[in-house]
Amino acid sequence: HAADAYRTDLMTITRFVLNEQSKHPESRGDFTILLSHIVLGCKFVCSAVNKAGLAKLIGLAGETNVQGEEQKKLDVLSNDVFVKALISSGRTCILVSEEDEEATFVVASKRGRYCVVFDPLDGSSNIDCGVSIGTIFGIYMMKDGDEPTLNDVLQPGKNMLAAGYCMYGSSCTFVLSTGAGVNGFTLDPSLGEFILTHPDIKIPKKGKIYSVNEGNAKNWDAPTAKYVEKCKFPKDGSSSKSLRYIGSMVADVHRTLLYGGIFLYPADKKSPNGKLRVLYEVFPMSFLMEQAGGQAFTGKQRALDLVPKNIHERSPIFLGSYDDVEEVKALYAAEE
Ligand code: AHM
Ligand code: MG
Repeated sequence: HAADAYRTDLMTITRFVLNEQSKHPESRGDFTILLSHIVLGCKFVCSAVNKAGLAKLIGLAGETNVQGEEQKKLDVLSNDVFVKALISSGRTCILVSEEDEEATFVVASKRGRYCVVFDPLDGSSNIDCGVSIGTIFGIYMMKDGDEPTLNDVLQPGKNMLAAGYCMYGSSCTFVLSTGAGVNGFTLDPSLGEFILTHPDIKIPKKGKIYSVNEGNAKNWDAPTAKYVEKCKFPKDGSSSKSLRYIGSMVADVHRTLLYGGIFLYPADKKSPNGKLRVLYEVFPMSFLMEQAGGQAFTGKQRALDLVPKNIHERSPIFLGSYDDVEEVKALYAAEE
């Protein structure tokens, strides 16, 4: 049937979240509005990223354009768009962005009760060569009290109400959890809408891929070194794992979520806390992994139990399939 080529019942992300939030009628409108502003930011970044290859035609970042204005770098531009979209939603009180040293406190007249932590464009080293990059975000509810303070964002990851990312890859994919599983949406460019394409994502219990920057191996601690050695030279008769590493956390985590396996950015002698940031990289991805049936571990504890002391804090992270992370946990436990 020719008609079968078209789905006629489109589950947009807004419709999906409205349905999901119907269990919490008190927050339904506010959360949906907040999310729609995040989605708008992602659509903007998607369109900007798609044009980035044309930089030579439309003016390179850092150069001045025909009007004599400085072109903003893509990551700075993305940050500006997200900050403005989030403030104008009228639903936020504190914003923490990777791009801004200080947290942004929203003026009282535009204030709501949500706190949003985000990395507007992660994987910056991949921008100029057209490799997948992404936006990562997490959402907290302000604690009790009238005036927002930094303590409202320095909450453990398990207190997040929602987390997600948008990947600007061969298609634009938005992955979201509001604490009841994980769902993936793909941007239909002709509609300008994210449509549910990956309902209820579950990560395979065990995977065949490991993902790490092996260039840092000489500085790893013993459990990390042992684990990666096991991936390559398993002693239990199982087959060795494949290595995939893009160097864009969103892309590496997205593949891990769909195909299974493990992603690690461990501590090393030069960076005892690893590289990735707790609030807007480690927490959102750990939240999604747990919601998809996987695990996220810091080398010491469940990642979502961490309580950050400052907004740009870093932590080592091992996340992915349940059984694979379980092996890492055993190696760290044996070390003690
Ligand atoms: P960025 O915020 O400067 O883009 O750095 C974060 C990125 C992650 O996307 C990725 O997982 C990691 O850095 C890769 O780091 P490395 O190049 O050290 O392997
Ligand atoms: Mg980043």
